[in-house]
Amino acid sequence: MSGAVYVNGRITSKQEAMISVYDHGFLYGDGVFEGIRVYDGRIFKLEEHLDRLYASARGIMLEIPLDRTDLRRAIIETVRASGLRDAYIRPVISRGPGDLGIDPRKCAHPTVVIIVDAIQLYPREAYERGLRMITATVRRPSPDALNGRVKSLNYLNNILARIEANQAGVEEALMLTGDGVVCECSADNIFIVTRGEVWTPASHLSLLQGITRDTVLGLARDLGMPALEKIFTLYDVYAASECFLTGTGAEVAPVVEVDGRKIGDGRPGPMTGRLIAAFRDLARRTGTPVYAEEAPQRR
Ligand code: PXG
Repeated sequence: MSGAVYVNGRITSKQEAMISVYDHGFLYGDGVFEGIRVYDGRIFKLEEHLDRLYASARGIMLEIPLDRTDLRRAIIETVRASGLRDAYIRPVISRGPGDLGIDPRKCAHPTVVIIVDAIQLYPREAYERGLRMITATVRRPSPDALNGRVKSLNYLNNILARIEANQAGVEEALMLTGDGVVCECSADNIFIVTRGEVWTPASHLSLLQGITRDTVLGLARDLGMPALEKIFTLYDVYAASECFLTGTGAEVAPVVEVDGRKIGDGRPGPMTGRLIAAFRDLARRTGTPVYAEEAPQRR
């Protein structure tokens, strides 16, 4: 079987998994989600992803109907049912089925879905030659709207930015705040290297506080690189010596061109290279084992 899906307590194949069209996750994007990787049978940063999922749910006053222990167990069991050793896990908690109005009081039972499937990655050569990126015209919503730190089912701003990247024929789109400050990309956080320092936008800017971002800030410090959360503009990106993206899907991915301008010498930078290696090493060494109690011959 390739992939498995948990829906409200039952694990099925991906073809059989179904929810109601009255689910407010579908009708209104009323819900939260996570994206988690499994590397060689171990779930990377599971506790950090659970922390963020419960925090996102609190941010929209959605009560996840499973406690942390039960949700953790459901995630591990769904990965095990998939039989996959390298996978992507997508927990989704929605307000659940209600009526056609937006009122969440009509939704008595939140829906809990956990999808485990193979992951789509940037091609290998993208890491060797580096990614190209444009700045999207669509801005990040202000933090006094739905805060970007909530990983919610409302991704339309990000999707509009991604459409701009597609139309420009590049891999990612950089998004600014309403004030024109560099914020994050459509599905990744951004970092720059400037005068030997590693900078990433500060998390109060209504950006998703990526788990890969936090991991890379820690790895940079471990490697003796000054790593700072800053407020900076597009000029700093254009003038940077290196640029890279972080995300569960992308891991650490070099960027060599932004808005048609070469970054540094137009090739993936040396500090980025060290961080890519350190991240891959960590991902392969750590994580919550899924198949621990199984006999080794079951792969
Ligand atoms: N910003 C946004 C808006 C995101 O959606 C990140 C930053 C990086 O966060 P993490 O915690 O993953 O380091 C994300 C994460 C996909 C996909 O299928 C998208 C994400 C994660 C995994 C897969 O495009 N977004």
